[in-house]
Amino acid sequence: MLTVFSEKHKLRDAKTELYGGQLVAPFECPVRAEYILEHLKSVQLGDVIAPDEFGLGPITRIHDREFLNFLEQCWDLWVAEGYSGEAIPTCWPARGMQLRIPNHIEGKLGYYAMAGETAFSNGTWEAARASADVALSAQAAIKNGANEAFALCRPPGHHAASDMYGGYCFINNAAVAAQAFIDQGASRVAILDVDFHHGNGTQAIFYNRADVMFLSLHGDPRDAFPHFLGYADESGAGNGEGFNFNYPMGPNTNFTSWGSALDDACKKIANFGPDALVISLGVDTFEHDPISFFKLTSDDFKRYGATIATLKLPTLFVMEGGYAVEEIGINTVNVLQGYEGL
Ligand code: 5XA
Ligand code: ZN
Repeated sequence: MLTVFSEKHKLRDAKTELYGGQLVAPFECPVRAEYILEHLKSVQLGDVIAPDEFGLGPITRIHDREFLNFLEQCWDLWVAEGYSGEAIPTCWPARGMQLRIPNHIEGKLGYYAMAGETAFSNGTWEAARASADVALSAQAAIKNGANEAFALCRPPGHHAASDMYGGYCFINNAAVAAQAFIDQGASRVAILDVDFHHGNGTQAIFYNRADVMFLSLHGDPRDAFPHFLGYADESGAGNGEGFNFNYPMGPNTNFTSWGSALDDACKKIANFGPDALVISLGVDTFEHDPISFFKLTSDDFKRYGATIATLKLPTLFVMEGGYAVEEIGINTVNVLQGYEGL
């Protein structure tokens, strides 16, 4: 399987994350991508190539232009205020308040952030742009005839909505790639999100659309981030009614239950008959993930890769979360090898 990878991921190297009332070293850190790359090379999964540059065009098909301007300017505006730490939002447009975009960076951060853990640091915009290029290059490989490809994206993307960042995400790589399939002639695309966390950004982006089906297996929002989206009764709206499927699951969910949800999701994808499948691939469903509560084993990742392959669809894997860094390589590559029947 072809992998697309950019060295520019290293530019996303925040020093702080707001976690448990403290500023800690971020869980979403550069070594994650390095370990995945190292492992897929060690098993000779296939060629690894650098991405092409696609510019902002395909990204603006998904994201609001003002939001992208904010991401581009965020660090400079923060530094210009004389702040010495990393940029973290501290106030939000909560219930009953105005949804107007403030001038001050403190207000802009609150307006555009969907969560406060994600510190904006120098280089974040460049890394996020490169991450989208990785997804678009892997998508292009499939468009040009490959049956499958792996976009080793970092930073991840599935919490980013049209005009919101957070949950370690800035540009929604999976959504940008799915839209590229549509713009290049696909009639229908399915996005299956197997990260532990609900892909609230992806859901919101396609919620009113019938051409992109979204299915997500995740920690129940009553117990897990992002807490305010991801319930089973969110089924789409308008033209998109019936094209959104959520499978929230509780603490200690193991492969027996998780695999049943996956089987159900796969049936829905098969009935939908998409031209391409995008997998938001997070491996934070692993039993030893430090911030999640599912109980999948390393072998389970290989099993579900094989299940996804039974759909026999052109398949783009887009890297999302996973924070058990010692095992992130084996767990990620197990999915890809399971898909390949290895
Ligand atoms: O998939 N999303 C993540 O792994 C990020 C979760 C952030 C929790 N504060
Ligand atoms: Zn996650």
